[in-house]
Amino acid sequence: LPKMYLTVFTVYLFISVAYAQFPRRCTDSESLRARECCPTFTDDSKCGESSNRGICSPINTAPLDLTRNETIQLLLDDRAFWPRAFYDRACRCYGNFDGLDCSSCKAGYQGDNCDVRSALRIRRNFTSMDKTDIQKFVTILDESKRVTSKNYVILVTSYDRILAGEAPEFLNISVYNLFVWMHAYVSRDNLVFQDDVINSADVDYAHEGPAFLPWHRYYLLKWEQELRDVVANDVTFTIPYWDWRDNQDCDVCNDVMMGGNDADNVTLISQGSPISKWEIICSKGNDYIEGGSQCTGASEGPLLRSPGNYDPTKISGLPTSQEVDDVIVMSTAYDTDDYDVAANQSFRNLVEGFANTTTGVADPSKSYLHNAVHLFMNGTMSEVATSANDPIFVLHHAYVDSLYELWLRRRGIQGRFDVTEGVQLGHRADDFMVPFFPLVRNRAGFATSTRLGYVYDYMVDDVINDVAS
Ligand SMILES: [Cu+2]
Repeated sequence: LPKMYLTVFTVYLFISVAYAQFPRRCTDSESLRARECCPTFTDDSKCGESSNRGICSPINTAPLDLTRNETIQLLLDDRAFWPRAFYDRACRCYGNFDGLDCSSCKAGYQGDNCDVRSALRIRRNFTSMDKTDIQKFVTILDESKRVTSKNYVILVTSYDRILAGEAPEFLNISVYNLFVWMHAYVSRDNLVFQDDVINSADVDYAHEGPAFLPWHRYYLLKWEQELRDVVANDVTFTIPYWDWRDNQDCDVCNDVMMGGNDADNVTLISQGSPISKWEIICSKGNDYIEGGSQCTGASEGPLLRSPGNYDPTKISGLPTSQEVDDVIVMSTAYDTDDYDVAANQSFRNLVEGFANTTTGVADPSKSYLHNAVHLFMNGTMSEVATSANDPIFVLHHAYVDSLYELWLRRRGIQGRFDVTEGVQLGHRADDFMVPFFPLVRNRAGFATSTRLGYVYDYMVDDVINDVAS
């Protein structure tokens, strides 16, 4: 049973597969043997130490919190205590330096010393952009489906095999599919081999907990950055957002934008859109596993989408502006005990879509806001593992990120989330986000967008205050 954007609890048995995105520069046998990801800067020193940019240092991961039902099983999860399953040392960059080897700047900064604020990039409303810009964006996405990632490769060897002494194998992947894979990797179940029995644990390092919003914020930032640097070659490039409020149907589902529906088959994209030629990856969940194979990023058929063909017992169409307004105003706490899908009066759980937008109470029988938009598309978008295959994912999550931004601005410093006790592994403020390189902690995702160098067009007027504060 694939994990849908619903609260479904399942326990089932299968064989392990692991995959992760890895920086190409740290996948040589020497780095892996040394368990070190400290590439040399142009000054020939690791992490640019000679130029005072950073230092190769032990990776400090927060210890296990035993108050939350966490067992030894997590120690057999390659994502637990990211990235300690693979590396013990990595570059720790000083100040605003960033990047694998500390050669670049943190988001929002530029200059030789990374001490100059970069001009804010504006994320725009997709349906308000002119036709040329819309087509340009679709073309960039389409190209990213073919361009091989320079910076990252994927690991296709399962963790149990690595633990058994097998050398990990890495493969190239396209820029677009890299991000599909990362999303599947972070959300997949954990697989544990015990006494010839394979147990699956329903864990997720980016959903159903406090990391949801900061994780997706950084994920989109990295995705936007790869599209900008590798495909668009345009320093002002940004991803647009889709404001789905009060939509009766999918107004981005036409051949100029994200593709209309095929006239002969309602589950397919219209052949008038290049997206109809896209093949999805990582869609087979347990099938690979049961066959002893694994997701290698191989093509697995067309993208499926049938907007509006949703289950009316789960959602009632696309979310309304009333729901959005209510949720921003209602929730004073970022997240609440138990910090998962059962959290009541939690902004994160409300915006993620596991809680009733009128009462704030967790409701496992229905889906709201973020989750409702996924289910509305009824197809590739509706399962967590495959959702990022549909480019509507990017537009949708940019809008969700803008709602997070609205709330953060409203709450100010109180919006930051510092609770560690009782929070799932990977979701605590000091946990590194899985599976990002360079390393970044969830904490960093509570910065306002302005500080990360971008702003949404409908908030531009508030920017001056934020930068000054
Ligand atoms: Cu997600």
